[in-house]
Amino acid sequence: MSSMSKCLKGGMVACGIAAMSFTAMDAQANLLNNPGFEAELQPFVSVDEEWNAFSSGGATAPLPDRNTVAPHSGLQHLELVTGAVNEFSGAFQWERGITAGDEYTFSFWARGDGNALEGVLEYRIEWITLFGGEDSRSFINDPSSVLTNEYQLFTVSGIAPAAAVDLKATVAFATFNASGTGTGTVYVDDTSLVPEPASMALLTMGGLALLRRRN
Ligand SMILES: [Ca+2]
Repeated sequence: MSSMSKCLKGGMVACGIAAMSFTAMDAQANLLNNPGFEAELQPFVSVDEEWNAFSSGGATAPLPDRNTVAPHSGLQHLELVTGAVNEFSGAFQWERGITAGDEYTFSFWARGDGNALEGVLEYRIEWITLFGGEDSRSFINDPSSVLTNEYQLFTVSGIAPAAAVDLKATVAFATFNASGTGTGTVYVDDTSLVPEPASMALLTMGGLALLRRRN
C-alpha cells in the first residue's frame, strides 16, 4: 500500500502529522561549518564552530592541512598524516548550544591513500558541560584496515546527556600501540552533524501509532 493510500485511509489528522514529521526531517540542517574543507582550517587557535586541526607534532605528524588530490567532493579535503608509532593527527569542531535529550549524528567520508595503514580511525562526539568539562563521549574506534583507497561513509550517533550544553565533533587517525611503522595518510571529506530532536522522534512515533490504529 502506498503512503498516499495510507493517508487517505488513515484520515486527514494522521496524514497531517506524518507530513509535518517528514517535512521537518527533510529540513534538518548540517550544523557543521566548512563541512567539505573547501575553506581554510584553523590550525593555531581554537576557533568556535570551525575546523581546528591538531596533531602530535614533529616532522612526521605535522598539523593537518587540506589537500587537492581526489577529494570526495569539491576541490579540497582534509589530509591526516602520521609517520611513526604513538602519533596522532585530527580535526575537531565545536557546536555550541545543543539540546539535552536530542540525538546527534556525526558523519564523514574517509579513505586511505592506497599505502599501508597501521593505526586507528577514531571519531567521536564529546559531550561538554556548562563548565567546559567533558561529561562523556560517544565514540567509535575502527582499525585502519577498514579504510580502503575508496571513500566510505562513517557515522557515530549519541543522545546528548542531561548535563551537556555543547559538543565537540572529532575525527582523528592515531597510531598508538601500532605494531608496524605507524605511517599512514587518511583523507576526510563531506562531514555532517545532524540533530534529531527528541520531540520529533515522539511526534513521528505518535503519527505512526495513529496511522496503525486507524488502519
Ligand atoms: Ca571537499
